[in-house]
Amino acid sequence: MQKSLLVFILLLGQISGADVAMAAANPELHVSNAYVRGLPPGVANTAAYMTLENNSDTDIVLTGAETSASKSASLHETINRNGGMTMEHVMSATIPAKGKLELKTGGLHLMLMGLKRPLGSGDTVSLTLKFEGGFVKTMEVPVISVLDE
Ligand SMILES: [Cu+2]
Repeated sequence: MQKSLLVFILLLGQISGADVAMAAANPELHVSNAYVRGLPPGVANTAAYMTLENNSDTDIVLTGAETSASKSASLHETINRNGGMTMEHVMSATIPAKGKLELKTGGLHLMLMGLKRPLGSGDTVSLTLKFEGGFVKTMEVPVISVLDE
């Protein structure tokens, strides 16, 4: 075999190997029931909710999110403190191996702060979830407006 051909084949192997690692948009992670809550015009912040399912044997750690729909997106937890409900920024949330994590009202959620446009039913929001280890998952999430609930 010619040396250049061998090098080419080796390179191909490396490239496809790297692709697999990068596209490690983690096939073991499944997202379902994702939606962004649409709120009346003039409300600056809202939240995204979803169920994250980890079918792998190792924990997956969600560290945050990004979206073009708002100035920032971060992981929040609603907690009951001294009889009052309050929200706190949390640095990460674990989707346990072979387990689930629910982002839901009254619990963990993705807070979208500083909406750039009002969101109504029928809209979609491009949302990128960020995970420990550098992998991301981008998806189009439908808006469900409270005005239509
Ligand atoms: Cu919040």
